[in-house]
Amino acid sequence: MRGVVTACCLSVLLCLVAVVEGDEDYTEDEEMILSLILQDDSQPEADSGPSAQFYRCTKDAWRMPGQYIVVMRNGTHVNQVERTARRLRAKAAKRGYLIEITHSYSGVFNGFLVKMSSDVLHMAVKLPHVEYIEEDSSIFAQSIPWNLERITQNKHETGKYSPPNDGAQVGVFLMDTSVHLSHREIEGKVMVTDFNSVPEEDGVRVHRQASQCDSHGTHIAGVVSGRDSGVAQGTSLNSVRVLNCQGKGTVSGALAGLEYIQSSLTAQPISPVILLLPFAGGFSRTLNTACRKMVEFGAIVIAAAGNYKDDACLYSPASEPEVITVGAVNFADQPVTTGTTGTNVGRCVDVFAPGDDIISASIDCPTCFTTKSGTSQAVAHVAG
Ligand SMILES: [Ca+2]
Repeated sequence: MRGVVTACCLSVLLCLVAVVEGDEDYTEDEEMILSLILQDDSQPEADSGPSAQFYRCTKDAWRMPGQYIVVMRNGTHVNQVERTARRLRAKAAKRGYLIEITHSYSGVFNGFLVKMSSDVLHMAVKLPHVEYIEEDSSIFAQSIPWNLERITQNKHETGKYSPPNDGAQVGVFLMDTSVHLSHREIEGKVMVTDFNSVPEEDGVRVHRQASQCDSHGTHIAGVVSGRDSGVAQGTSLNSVRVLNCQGKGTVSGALAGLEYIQSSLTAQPISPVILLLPFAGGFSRTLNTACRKMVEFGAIVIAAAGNYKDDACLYSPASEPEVITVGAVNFADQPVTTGTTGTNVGRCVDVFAPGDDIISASIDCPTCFTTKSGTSQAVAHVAG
């Protein structure tokens, strides 16, 4: 029987070799597939067995087919995660597919990130201990218009902001673009962590000017703890880069960032601690779950509602109930609007910032967002 199975596998393999003939690398792949087949001592999964759920982003343009987050059931041991990944690799190899495990998660959940053909998915969902699989997707900085705005400092000219304290005891993790450290507003206040997980910039003519790459994160950092414009001027920030120079990131990268923050906090506890997530993507079960885990872990998680003039419940992390989801003011007096963007609304938005409340000259979303997060910092400090 085993001989028959092996013969079948080899014929599949030969087909594959035939397909890739001409590619000089094929012998290496061939050897790898062969050794993977030999390593697989698992029984075939019964086709009638239960399958794990598969989820993907409802916004087609934000989907990232070919990259999948495999989430293991609660309590799955790290060894079982590794075994599952090996098993998937072997099963894929039997069908002539090579997969690549690009990240292992063991903080906010157990699982792994895998690059593979969607043809392998039906096998992956059958693997033991897999709770669900989510296709990776994009997340985006939520400012209007984030790339047109330069760093502005006069946000509080008319609104007098007098916080009950300067937030000195509060630790803030900012998951954003990189940050311009020498900007006067935030000089010496931002610690850049060594975490960096961003996708390649789109297009071939991207100029990676530092000012552009830093624009979003610097602005947010300035509004949080800037010398003049900050709402909590004693707060120090830790910057965790999950958005690229175009303000774009991935769910998988944000998950890794949350995991990084959790392990930093485990090594060096800070309380209270606030996580600022000024980005949004389509609804993501993994991202919501990870944010909820961070709240259970003791963090206050604050996220942008999203700027899609839509129901915030359709976006993540905005839709996670445990997250403090912040909607923006309306942009009626905005000098620059595209007409299609505007704050998300609905029951998933916890806090709304009316435009003339604290900030009179609001020009973009991070301002209202960080103003509210500043309020939350004060609340967090009182609570602490
Ligand atoms: Ca909430």
